[in-house]
Amino acid sequence: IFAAVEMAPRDPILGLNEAYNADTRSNKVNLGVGVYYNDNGKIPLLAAVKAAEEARLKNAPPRGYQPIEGLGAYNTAVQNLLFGAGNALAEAGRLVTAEALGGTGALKIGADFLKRLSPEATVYISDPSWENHRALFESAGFKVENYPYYDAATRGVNFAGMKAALLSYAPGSIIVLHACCHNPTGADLSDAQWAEVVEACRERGLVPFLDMAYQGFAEGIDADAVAVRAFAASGLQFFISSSFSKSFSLYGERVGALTIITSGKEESGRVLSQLKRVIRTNYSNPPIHGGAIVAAVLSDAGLRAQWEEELAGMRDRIRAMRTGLVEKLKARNVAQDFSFVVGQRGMFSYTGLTAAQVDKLKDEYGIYAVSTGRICLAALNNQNIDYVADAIAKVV
Ligand code: PLP
Ligand code: TYF
Repeated sequence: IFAAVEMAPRDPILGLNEAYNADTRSNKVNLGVGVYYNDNGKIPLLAAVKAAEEARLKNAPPRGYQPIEGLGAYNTAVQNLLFGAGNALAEAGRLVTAEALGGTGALKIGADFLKRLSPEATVYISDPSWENHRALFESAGFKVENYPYYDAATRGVNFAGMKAALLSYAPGSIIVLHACCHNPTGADLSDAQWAEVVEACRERGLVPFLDMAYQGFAEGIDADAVAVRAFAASGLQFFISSSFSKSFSLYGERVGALTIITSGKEESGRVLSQLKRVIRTNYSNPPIHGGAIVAAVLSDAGLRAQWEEELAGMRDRIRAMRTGLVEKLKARNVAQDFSFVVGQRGMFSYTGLTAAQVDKLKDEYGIYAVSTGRICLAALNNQNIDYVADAIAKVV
């Protein structure tokens, strides 16, 4: 059966973890995968999460099947984070939300659902994008192309190129947009540019699919939802995949959601019925634990305040690492200007390090980064930042 099975390439990012884990150097640093580590280099278990878990354990709830679309209280909490509590879309019955297996699972059920609706549509992702965007939509059977996004010369967004491209696509094309904290570049659109993207999607009849994996990592819950809320205000129909992997530090629990914005209550009923069909044939219904914990935190005023504080702590620590790295490189008389790193948003920076420099960091210093020059700032801490700055100063 398996004689003709070929070796598949490793995931370019998750594959780095394997190499890092196999490295025996004690001073090794993993700047590859997008995971938030605290200043002790550990993945935190948030205090709000711990409190909710302890309360849940004490109650010892039974483990029946969940509804196909997951926990109702969780789905409502997701909608409130995306659009604000008491939002008009929920009032109007325009929201369909299904709990999903992380942001990845949300993209997957969204892609499968879209494939049934518009099998001939082309999917456009940013150039560059999170690698799994292409793989996910291709595996759902779509043709996937890039729209212009990053401008290496300005280290910002080539917005004119992006907008012109959007306006040239066939109506019904699916446009995957990073709602905030663009992965891998850290370069986001301004509020005014988002308004133009909304108008371009309306004018051209495009299908927007917003991917929001880092809400709260740039400015805060509401500020980071500016793109989502601009689309919400437009009256258009669109898709959102969202994730609590980062914002709740619940990576392995696989907690995310797909939200579909329809034109009204009756349509929502039909859309949900078809989405449930997609879910049923993928995994039947989502696991209980992660969603129950997130719902418990978000529906308790005290725990929610505690979570927001912890989220702000993660955000501030990443910012401090950005500033710290730039200062330390300057102090080491690095001629190359790295000041742009401070202005990038979210966990990542496209540093401009070449593939050869990234290789050298790995081979000579045990510092792992993505070959594109992407580093995860959230893996820096006060123990390793000088070592990393020394190494980058040597390789550039
Ligand atoms: N979308 C983007 C842009 C991401 O960076 C990630 C990272 O993990 C995901 C989706 C997937 O989220 P999850 O880990 O919750 O599946
Ligand atoms: O970009 C990252 O590093 C995160 C984590 O297949 C990730 O989004 C990377 C690759 C992947 C799944 C998650």
